[in-house]
Amino acid sequence: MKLRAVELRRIAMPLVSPFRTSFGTQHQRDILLLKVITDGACGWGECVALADPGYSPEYVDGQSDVLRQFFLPALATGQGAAAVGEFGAPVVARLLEPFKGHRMAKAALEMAILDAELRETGRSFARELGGVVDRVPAGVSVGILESIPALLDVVAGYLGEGYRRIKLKIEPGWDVAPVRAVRERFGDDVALQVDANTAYTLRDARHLAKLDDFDLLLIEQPLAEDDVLGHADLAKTVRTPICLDESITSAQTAAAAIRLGATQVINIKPGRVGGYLEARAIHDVAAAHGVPVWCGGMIESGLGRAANAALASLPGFTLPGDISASGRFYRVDVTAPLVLEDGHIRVPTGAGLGVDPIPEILEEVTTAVDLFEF
Ligand code: NPG
Repeated sequence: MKLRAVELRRIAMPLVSPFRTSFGTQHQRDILLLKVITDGACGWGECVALADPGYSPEYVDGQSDVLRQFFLPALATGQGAAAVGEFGAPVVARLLEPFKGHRMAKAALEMAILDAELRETGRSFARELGGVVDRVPAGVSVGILESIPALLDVVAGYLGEGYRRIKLKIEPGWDVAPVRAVRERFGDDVALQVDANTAYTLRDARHLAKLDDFDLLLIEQPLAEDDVLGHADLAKTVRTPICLDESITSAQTAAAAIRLGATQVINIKPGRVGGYLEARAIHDVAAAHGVPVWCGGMIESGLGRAANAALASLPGFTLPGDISASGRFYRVDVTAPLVLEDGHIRVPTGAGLGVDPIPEILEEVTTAVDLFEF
């Protein structure tokens, strides 16, 4: 495979309603898409970085810059040096290894090259990654709202649509009361979990233990991302399983967190860990330790969601992921919309991602395009 060019395309997609978390409110998604053009095919990658570095150090302008200044030139040199037939997605991480961090940009580039490779040979993402099911249960993430009645209305709507699991965003002042209200109104059968996005400290351990009364699947990332030991200590006070998200940046950090007793469940987001191949490696490490995993979401377009559905079809993904239908966040998606079927999302079977951007829609949401030629 030979790279000819990479198109960097920025799109702006308004959200159907504002999405508030403990670190900020999103009104629209400013996404960087990569289109890799090779001698045999095209492939799409999606960079999940937000507009600002509120979730992680990455932000979309920064990812765009590091791609142009460092990653694309390194691939240009690298593919020249690679033996014939050697260049491809598994080589990308190795060529980019000298550069620290910027995992979301690395992941987007690897995704696009993997897509191009798979399209050329007619294989799907799910098959390549090792998927074993043809549909995955859909969970939905519910932002922080202005009142408990408003929250109950929103949750009722999602349960009515068939979502198989509800995740409530929490922060100090919006935790025990909303969880109690959802349990009281919808009963014990609803699969329910919470996500704090690092909003607490170990001093809140006794308060967080109050959530134990509500039979939650897990508490996601209650403490700071670098407070792995704190999570291990918290797990001694809180009975609800702790699930790390922001803290897990690689298979190595996953193995360490498991060994320390800091995480009983892992949220795997390919963008956060540098790509789908590293995501699969984390799945394998977790499976070897009997740790369940689930696929997180970053409000992706249909392109990223299709790839996430493929990842979530691996056998260790035993909990429903944040893999909601396109309509959860977008009135119009750039691909044919992903829809709920009996609370599940179908895993695409076509070559590569198995979905394509719809050209007219893509043009409509595009704010800038730039071409890097090899
Ligand atoms: O379903 O795509 C989705 C969103 C799921 O809540 C969700 N994601 O912290 O996990 C998170 C949160 C998030 C969204 C984080 C956007 C960062 C950006």
